[in-house]
Amino acid sequence: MDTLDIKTIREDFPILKREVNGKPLVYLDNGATTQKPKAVIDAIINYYTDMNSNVHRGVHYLSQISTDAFEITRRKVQEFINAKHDYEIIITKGTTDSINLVASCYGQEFISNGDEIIISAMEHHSNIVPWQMICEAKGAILKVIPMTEHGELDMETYKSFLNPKTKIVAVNYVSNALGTINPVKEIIDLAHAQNIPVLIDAAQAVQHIKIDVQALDVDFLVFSGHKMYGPTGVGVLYGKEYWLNKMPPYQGGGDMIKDVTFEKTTYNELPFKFEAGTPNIEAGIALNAAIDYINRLGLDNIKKYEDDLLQYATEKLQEIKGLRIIGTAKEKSSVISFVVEGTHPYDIGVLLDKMGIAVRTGHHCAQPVMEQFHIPGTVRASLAVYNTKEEIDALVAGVNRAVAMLV
Ligand code: 7TS
Repeated sequence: MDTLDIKTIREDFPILKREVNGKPLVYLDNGATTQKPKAVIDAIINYYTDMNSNVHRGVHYLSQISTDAFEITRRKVQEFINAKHDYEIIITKGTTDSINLVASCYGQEFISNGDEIIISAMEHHSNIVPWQMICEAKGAILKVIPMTEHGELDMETYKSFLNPKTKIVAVNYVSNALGTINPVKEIIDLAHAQNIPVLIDAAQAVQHIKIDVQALDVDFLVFSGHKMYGPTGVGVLYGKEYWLNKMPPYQGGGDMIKDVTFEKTTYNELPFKFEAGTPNIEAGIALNAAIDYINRLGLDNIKKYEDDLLQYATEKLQEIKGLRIIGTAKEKSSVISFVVEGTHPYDIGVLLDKMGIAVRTGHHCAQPVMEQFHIPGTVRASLAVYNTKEEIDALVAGVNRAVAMLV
């Protein structure tokens, strides 16, 4: 497929046909979660209709086919991000779960009093708080890479932060609040020059940009199924075998053990060491369908289409009097955050909703970003492959109407 047929793509997403408040739905809250194509919905229905059974433990037929389907997803994820081994793919509940796992297990083993952890000024709370928690537990220090008024990381300060006390760097690939695409390869190479591992939060990247973990040489990469046309309750932690083997388990329970006695328990091998308990099986299985869907469209095509839409939306929104875009980095992906003089983002969001237009308003779980720009929050339109220029026109008309009512 060279160019995308958006009309046909929209047909794949049943929810896009519905109305909200008597108006056709214009769904521009894809950064929070994307809608699901029929293939993903069918995979969930099919799982319960045809194969429901627990995984990794049954000798019986249904357990074998559900285990096979679950493990196919692991290999599909491996291929999708070009991991070297399938056992480097840990199936988690989502990005938040994956980051907490790394902060806790890596932190337990490798972080001690006086050590430093580097994050950035544009992280989602889920890539701030777990690190703060391990800092508190271990007496470590959190260093925050500042950003410019355009929402770009200050790489000189980052370089100056790196030192023998730095134990890990954790930054996002794409900012959910600003849309900035960060120079992750450079961030990783600089850290590796001093033997420091790097975690990349790809929650807002993996559905827009082709990722190759071996080319990036990233140590940990995390993302959520539900932001990439897949189900909620499932996500991924990619970790290099080297680090995963050195880290203690996260949670104890079934599946993560080899042998249990009351005297001593030995842990299972990768990836199961980090997958205690019954997973979200239907979501794990349906994630396969989401990746197939993305692969069928092609991430290069998706990126090209979304970049064009982002540029169109940026130009059109900028024509609105008093509107200021928050996040004007040179490299951006799929997110436009804005404020309009004399209005509160929440009021604009409520009025847009009355017109059937779904955006997110507020701090987007990135309060420090809002603090830096001295604003209470933004209105955020975040794009997916099924959005259209007509929907952007509806957003622009909606914002104009809302502003006319509010100012
Ligand atoms: N990291 C980034 C960059 C995110 O955008 C989000 C969620 C998370 C981590 C957490 O993902 P979860 O799936 O574990 O919740 N971002 C958003 C958002 O922008 N609006 O709602 C959730």
